[in-house]
Amino acid sequence: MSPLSPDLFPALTEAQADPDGPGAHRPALRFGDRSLTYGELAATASPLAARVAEAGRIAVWATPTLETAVAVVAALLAGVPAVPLNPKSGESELGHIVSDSAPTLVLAAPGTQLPPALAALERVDIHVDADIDVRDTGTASPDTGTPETPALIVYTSGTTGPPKGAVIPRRAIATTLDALADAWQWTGDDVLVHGLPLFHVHGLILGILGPLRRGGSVRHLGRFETAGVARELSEGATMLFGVPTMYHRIAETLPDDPALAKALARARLLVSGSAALPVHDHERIAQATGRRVIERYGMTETLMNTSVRADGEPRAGTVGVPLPGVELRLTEEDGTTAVEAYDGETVGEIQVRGPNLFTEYLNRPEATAAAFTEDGWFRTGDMAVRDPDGYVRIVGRKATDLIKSGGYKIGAGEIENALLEHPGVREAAVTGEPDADLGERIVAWIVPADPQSPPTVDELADHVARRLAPHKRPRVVHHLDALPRNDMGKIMKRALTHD
Ligand code: MCA
Ligand code: AMP
Repeated sequence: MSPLSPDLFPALTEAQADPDGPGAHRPALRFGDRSLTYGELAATASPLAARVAEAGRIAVWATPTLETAVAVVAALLAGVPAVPLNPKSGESELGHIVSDSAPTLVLAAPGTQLPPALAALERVDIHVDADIDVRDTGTASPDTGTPETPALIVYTSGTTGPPKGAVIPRRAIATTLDALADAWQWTGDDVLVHGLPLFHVHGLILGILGPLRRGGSVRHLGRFETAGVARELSEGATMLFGVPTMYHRIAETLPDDPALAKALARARLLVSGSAALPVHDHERIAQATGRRVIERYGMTETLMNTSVRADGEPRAGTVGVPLPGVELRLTEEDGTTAVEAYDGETVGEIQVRGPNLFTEYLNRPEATAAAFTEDGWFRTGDMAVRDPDGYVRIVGRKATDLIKSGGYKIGAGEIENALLEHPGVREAAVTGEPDADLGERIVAWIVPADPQSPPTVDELADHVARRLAPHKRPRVVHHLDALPRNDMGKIMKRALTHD
């Protein structure tokens, strides 16, 4: 099958064409005790696709539920771009995403209370009936988009300003999922388990659309818990996807949980991504289970770039080799001279090119242009070295103002702006500091408006969570008399350390 095939989900097409055939009875999606076969998914998503086919863009209230998966599949079948919304987004973040992406309607599970920022949009309920007639696939035409049709617009934070919408075409989704199938020997026989959120690339594209493209199935945990991982892996699931925080929690639990160790030992593939998995956690999991977690490296704008291959050597601390179709180079400080060394030492910025890349940042031509070199390489901002056999090791990030916490990318500038809107804050600077569980935790350094009664950490955390999102809240707050600044008045973040 060509990676550019407009048919993103052949198993779904087959089920729709032959509702009585064996393919239609295969399990596709399971969330808790609710599930859909391919036939049922086709019968549920097709009428919804027909209903939304004339929409410009569709917002999806992306709770970790069956409804979200159905809504995104329906949008893809209709060839209408979907904007997944974090249901925990605060008012200012949500307001920005809605005004920037200008959806014409919002899809949500029946009974969901939507916030005022979505009040002006037409609402369409996502109906997933317990009793589905698999022959009733409505009037929807089959999957009609072209390879370049925008499939998803995923909002991602930068160093400053509000999040930008990365426009991801169908071509990139198909390419990345097929490259991962090659690297991981991922087939329709695989059963994936995960508990990732469904408004980012990891949980939605890899975790939901991945199994559907293969004709396999996914069991979503609703929320991540080690007990759910143990249960599903001992009841037939073959693969686990997670962010390092999840593997860290698994590593912490393993010494007291032999059932979890046994379940992980049975898995075909344990995959970590979205941030670096510390070698210590790799080793603890390997020791307790005899299994090695493999890492893959990606980005919202590029989807997946590299991975340790299922048939390759799993090496802790590396993200493996470029995926099929992905060109990857390291560049020197100037951003254009390629580093030729494969010596495990010479550091350069990772730049990538290939059919896995996004099209543009929505409404942001300057930001899009700045993200690419003149000859079309995307600047990831990630710094890495290459081992002699081509394995890539990420050693850091160019921008210190980007924080990765719990696998979420968070821009320091966005939080600083939110903090400055609090009446008790005169000046604010935000940094990330190492955290065993989250990778990095958000630290706010503030000059209080009134030094006699500075705002508390809980007050500022609530303020940021209400405005932006709970995962962007500061976990630690330091009060200062003044922020350290250089002669130009610029805040010197490197001087922000506590003793
Ligand atoms: C706490 N909570 C609050 C507040 N304090 N809510 C409102 N206001 C407050 N002040 C709530 C939180 O919302 C959460 O609610 C609960 O308390 C616990 O919060 P927390 O400790 O922060 O988080 P956690 O639940 O322990 O989450 C850890 C996690 C999560 C599960 C690992 O960080 C996570 O799901 N990370 C995945 C990130 C991800 O998918 N990244 C992919 C993007 P509640 O319990 O109700 O939730 S990167 C990507 O896509 C690229 C392409 C790639 O390479 O993958
Ligand atoms: P996002 O913009 O949220 O999609 O996050 C993309 C960023 O996550 C990349 O630019 C990397 O910094 C980081 N990342 C993703 N996977 C890995 C990994 N396996 N190891 C280290 N960093 C990673």
